[in-house]
Amino acid sequence: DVVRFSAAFSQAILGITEAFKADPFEKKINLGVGAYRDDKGKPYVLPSVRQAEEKVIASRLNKEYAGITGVPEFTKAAAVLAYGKDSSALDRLAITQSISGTGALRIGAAFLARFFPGAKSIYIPTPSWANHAAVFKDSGLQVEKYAYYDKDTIGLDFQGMIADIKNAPNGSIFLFHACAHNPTGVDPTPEQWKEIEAAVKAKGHFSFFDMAYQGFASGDIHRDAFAVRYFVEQGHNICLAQSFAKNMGLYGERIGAFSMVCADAEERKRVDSQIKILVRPMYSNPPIHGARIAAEILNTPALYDQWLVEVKEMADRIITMRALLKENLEKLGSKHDWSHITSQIGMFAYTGLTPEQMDKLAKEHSVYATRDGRISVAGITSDNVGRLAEAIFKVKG
Ligand code: PLP
Ligand code: TYF
Repeated sequence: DVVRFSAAFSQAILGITEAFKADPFEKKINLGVGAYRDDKGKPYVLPSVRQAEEKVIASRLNKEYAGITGVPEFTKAAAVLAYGKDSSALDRLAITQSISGTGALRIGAAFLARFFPGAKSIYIPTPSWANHAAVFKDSGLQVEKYAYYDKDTIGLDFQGMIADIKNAPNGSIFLFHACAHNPTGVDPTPEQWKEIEAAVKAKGHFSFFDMAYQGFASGDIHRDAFAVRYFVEQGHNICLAQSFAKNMGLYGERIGAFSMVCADAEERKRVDSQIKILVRPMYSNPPIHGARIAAEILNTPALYDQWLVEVKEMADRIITMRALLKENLEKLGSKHDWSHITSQIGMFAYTGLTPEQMDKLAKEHSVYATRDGRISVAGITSDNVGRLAEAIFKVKG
């Protein structure tokens, strides 16, 4: 079932890294885990992050605990980043710092399991990030699936998705990937989001957005926040998990936020108080270092502008690698339609390769990725894209 699958996925990810490390071949390629690499294949620390960190260290702050909901300068700025500076949500938003995106999902799920009226199922896309099912089940929610990916078109099963939204019991909870869907790289268009919103509203469903890749998908933080902001504009009191792992490259700093749009300031007070009651016995209060770095970037105009450029550079490098991979496959004479490689967005591409073909890629070509055919485009470089295309061509034609 979903939990076993998710455990298998985490093991698979670790297994891939192990197998990759053990492979002596010099030109081996790791496209398993979703972490950005520069064009030399190296982990990347953003220059804006380095500068912010130096400022934080130079200011010689103490190491006292943050409050339960974290560093206020960080959470205030994170809210503006997600919802927009003029959003009606800002003065009725309950927000807490979280242990990155995963921790935000966990707080939200625990909150819904405790307070959401009714059946307490959450609907997630098929497929979804494998940890979703595990987080939600461990928080006491039942996990249901809605149609999302169409393997025949290697695109969105839009009709199936709308049908499942309509067929779910009124007032259900739906989890949406705000942008850069993991693992498929397939996102609804703005027009499709509008239809999704209408269907969600007609059924009185509650929306939980997971935004792990703001800025990382299109290179534009506003464009990537379209769905979140549109739902709020249309009157949905959504909740949201934010991560700064990808867009600031702060993976191991574990910095994120969970927020809930409330009816008014009075409700916000009550939600805030319940969030504190939930967080206290989980981890008391969150780590401060990453929050200080992110706050420094978000609240210093020059650093913020620099960061926007750097996020766009990462997104653009990924978009360039998609184009190069497709071009190389076509040059080799592949007769398959590879247009999904460039129409998909974000860190991952769903190649459509079978598990057996993925095994062959690993065994015969030292190209490592998950067996579902997902490749982390962030692991492709100018140097390895040619050999990668040859390997895929040899395996699939
Ligand atoms: N949600 C999705 C869709 C993800 O892909 C990820 C990880 O990459 C996360 C949440 C959470 O990641 P983290 O806990 O590192 O922020
Ligand atoms: O999907 C990925 O590869 C990233 C990284 O348990 C990740 O989201 C993978 C597995 C996991 C935690 C993070």
